Amino acid sequence: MKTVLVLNGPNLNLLGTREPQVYGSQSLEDVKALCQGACKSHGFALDFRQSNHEGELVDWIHEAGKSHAAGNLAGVVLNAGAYTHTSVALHDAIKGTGIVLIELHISNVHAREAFRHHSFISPVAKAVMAGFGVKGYAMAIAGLADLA
Ligand code: CA2
Repeated sequence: MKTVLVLNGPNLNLLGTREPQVYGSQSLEDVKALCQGACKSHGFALDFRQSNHEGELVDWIHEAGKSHAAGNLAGVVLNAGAYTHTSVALHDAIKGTGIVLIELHISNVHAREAFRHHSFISPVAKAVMAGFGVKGYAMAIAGLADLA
């Protein structure tokens, strides 16, 4: 059984506690349960993580590259949070790994402030999703199943 790695970046541990008009009222634990259900439906194992630290996310992408090379990874769903708009390090880590990576945003970043319109992740992603709320996570996992 292949694994889907769901990575969440900075501040996403706060999901459900602030800005519910933007991010909804579900917690990150709720999102994990949603992902677990989606993975079960599509015959994937789930590895779900969150970090507030850029380097840790980079390390996890390296790990995903090794798992991909070993044939154990279906793909990565990455909500890099604000690092989406700043991180050359994440761009470089993803590039060349060969991993199928879906860039995901809960909110429609293009309908928000101009600084959220640029992504360092999009050029190295297979697909980009934004604005479906937390349900986007389950949709991204379904998308990985379709690509497999
Ligand atoms: O829409 C998304 O998923 C974002 O990736 C979320 C990031 C933001 O910087 C991106 O532009 C778009 C922010 C995540 C912060 O999450 C919070 C959730 C609840 C309360 C406070 C922060």
